[in-house]
Amino acid sequence: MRHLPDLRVNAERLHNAMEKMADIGATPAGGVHRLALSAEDKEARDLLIAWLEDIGLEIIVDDMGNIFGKRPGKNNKLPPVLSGSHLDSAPNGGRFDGALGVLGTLEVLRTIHEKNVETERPIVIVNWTNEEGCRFHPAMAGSGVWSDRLDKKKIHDQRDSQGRIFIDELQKIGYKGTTPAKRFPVHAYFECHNEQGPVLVNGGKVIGVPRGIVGVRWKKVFLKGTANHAGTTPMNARKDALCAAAEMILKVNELPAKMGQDMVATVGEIDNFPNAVNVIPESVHFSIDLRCWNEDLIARAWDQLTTSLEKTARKRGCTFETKESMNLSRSSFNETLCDRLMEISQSLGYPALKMVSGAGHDAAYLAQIAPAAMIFVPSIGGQSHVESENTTWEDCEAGANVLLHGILASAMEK
Ligand code: HGY
Ligand code: MN
Ligand code: MN
Repeated sequence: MRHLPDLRVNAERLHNAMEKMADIGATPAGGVHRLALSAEDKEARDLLIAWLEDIGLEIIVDDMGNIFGKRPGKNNKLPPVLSGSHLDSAPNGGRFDGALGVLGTLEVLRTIHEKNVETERPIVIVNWTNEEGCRFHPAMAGSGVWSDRLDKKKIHDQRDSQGRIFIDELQKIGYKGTTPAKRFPVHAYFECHNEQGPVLVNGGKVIGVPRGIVGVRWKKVFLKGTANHAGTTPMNARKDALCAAAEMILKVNELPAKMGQDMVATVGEIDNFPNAVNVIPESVHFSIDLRCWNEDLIARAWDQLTTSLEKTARKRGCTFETKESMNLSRSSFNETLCDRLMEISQSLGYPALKMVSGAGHDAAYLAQIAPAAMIFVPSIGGQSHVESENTTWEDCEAGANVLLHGILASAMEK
């Protein structure tokens, strides 16, 4: 590390900020329920903005609700170093997912603010809107629109499961900014995040530096059968949408074993109509989440799956339609930044390893338009997107220290 090698974050202040943020949308078993554009998301945003104002940052909110806080450098004509993540959570999710990246960057800015560090370049902190994509598909919508990879109008028109519209909900929480969500040149992007898997904790490592993020495909399946009386309709005269879905869901689950490599496939969402004990199900919607480092394999897997699902639908007399709701190509991070983060980890005495991220992150879109890199810290038990998600405060401190020196090194570059 070339700059201020003895500089460290204030671990206690980071811990307090994380605890305060985790109070917003807190769930009984220690998680958070803070869906995008909810009242809890608004509360979290308001708290973040108050903290950013405390250290004199210039605040910008764009028309996707992305929040930016800018700290000037010596030369503000130079593209900034950008760092952050997201404050929205999965339903009954974890309190580290996303929050660590936003509050870790806040702690970095607080540290360099109180030490009066002057950097060559400006530093910008960001909170991206709707990273999770659980309420409004797709995931990483705020960063995807900002990076010019997703269509803003399409995202603004998205509806949640109750039919509420994204842009109305954004307006309602008061975060539809006037600045158009539009990328600006970025010198380097960093994101600190819990690993959300078992690799670091199983390997006894403190820091993970992913070389990239797997490709992610989300599809919605719509099945239409025929509703009828559960008591009077003979079994051979039924077009039961839920039985068709059940057969299909198992085919999704069996796919990765057939395709091999690191493929994973999940059906997480399902709606059944009319969902009544004595009515044969008329229509079912369910989601498919398919991920793999090998993009060709995903494409082949999807083709095979579609053929087999169509066959099942025909056999059960149901119509079958699919709608793609996310198509995130595999993203590779900047090798120079990754190597530098490994060196910084080593010089700080944190055992580190390079890996691949199975979880999607806003960094996936940033990597398509700027040099980007991530810093992972261990997830106890490899758990995430659950209330019991946990990381030790020492590991949060380690991640924030690596983030501090990663940001400093880039922000000092002329
Ligand atoms: O789906 C994901 O991997 C991320 O948590 N949004
Ligand atoms: Mn996340
Ligand atoms: Mn997540």
